[in-house]
Amino acid sequence: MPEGLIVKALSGYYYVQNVEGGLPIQCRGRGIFKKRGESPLVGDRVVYSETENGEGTVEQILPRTSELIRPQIANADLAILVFSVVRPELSLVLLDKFLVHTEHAGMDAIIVLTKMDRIPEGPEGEGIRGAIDKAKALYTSIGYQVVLTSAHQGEGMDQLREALAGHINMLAGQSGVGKSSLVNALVPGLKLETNEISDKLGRGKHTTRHVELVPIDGGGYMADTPGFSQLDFAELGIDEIGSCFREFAKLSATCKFRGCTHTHEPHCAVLQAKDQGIIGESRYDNYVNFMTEWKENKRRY
Ligand SMILES: Nc1nc2c(ncn2[C@@H]2O[C@H](COP(=O)(O)OP(=O)(O)OP(=O)(O)O)[C@@H](O)[C@H]2O)c(=O)[nH]1
Ligand SMILES: [Mg+2]
Ligand SMILES: [Zn+2]
Repeated sequence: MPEGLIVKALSGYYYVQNVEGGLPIQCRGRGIFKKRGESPLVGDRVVYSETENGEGTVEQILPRTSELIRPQIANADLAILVFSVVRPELSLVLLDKFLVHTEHAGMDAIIVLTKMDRIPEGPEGEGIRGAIDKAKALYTSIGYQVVLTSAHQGEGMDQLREALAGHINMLAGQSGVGKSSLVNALVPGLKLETNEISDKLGRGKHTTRHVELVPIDGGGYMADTPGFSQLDFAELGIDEIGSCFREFAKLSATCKFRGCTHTHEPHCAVLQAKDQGIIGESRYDNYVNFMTEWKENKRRY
């Protein structure tokens, strides 16, 4: 039986791209998946059979290398965390949240800042540029690649293309930051739907409604996804927040106590590094806030 990749899932159908090319085939899932509580996901490699009407049936889901609930995708190996520098403005809290999520899933991540062309002239713009430079230096020092882009003017697109080639890339970010615009800019001829930011709310309009894999130059795929900004660690089963902060994880081996929470313990390597300015202040503050939030939410599960 042929093998393929689910590139889209919509209204009970899975669109399976044969490994050898051609147009995706519209498939139903086998009834047994439902009974077993399994559900094929975009990104799944599957075995399928073809029926007489040109449609098909997903017969078997091949083993996954990764699986995310939000956005729902299997086998993605690189997360592209997308933030706009204006409208909506850059939020390091949300960025650190997304990073906890991807680190927990064992995925590598790169950070893409969009709408560089929209930074205004004058003092306000200088403030924004200053914050971008600081964020870029901070996250680069932790080991994340940071790419500054403009989907409208092409800035950063070559660098991004190089980083994406050969991977199954998953875009993640708030509604309206420009995820679909990035995919359109990277893939010639593609016209995914995009939408103006709501003037009233200053937020996106949740234009993209489903996850879809688009083939990219140099091999690999890029998954456009619906925007989201809520991540509840307790709900997602994440309970090792400290190990999801890369620079903390390295240091914590030398904390005096095993299971150190890096908040009040004596001889804590993370606290020492924070006092010496080796760990970014915003990173540490976000860590403490996430831990508090997590404790509160955990009671509900
Ligand atoms: N000036 C400027 N505007 C951009 C850029 N990228 C995206 N935009 C605009 O930002 C708005 C939102 O872009 P989308 O691509 O729809 O955002 P999205 O992240 O896909 O949003 P959802 O699908 O709702 O999650 C649109 O009006 C885009 O034209 C950019 O690089 N520069
Ligand atoms: Mg979109
Ligand atoms: Zn510690």
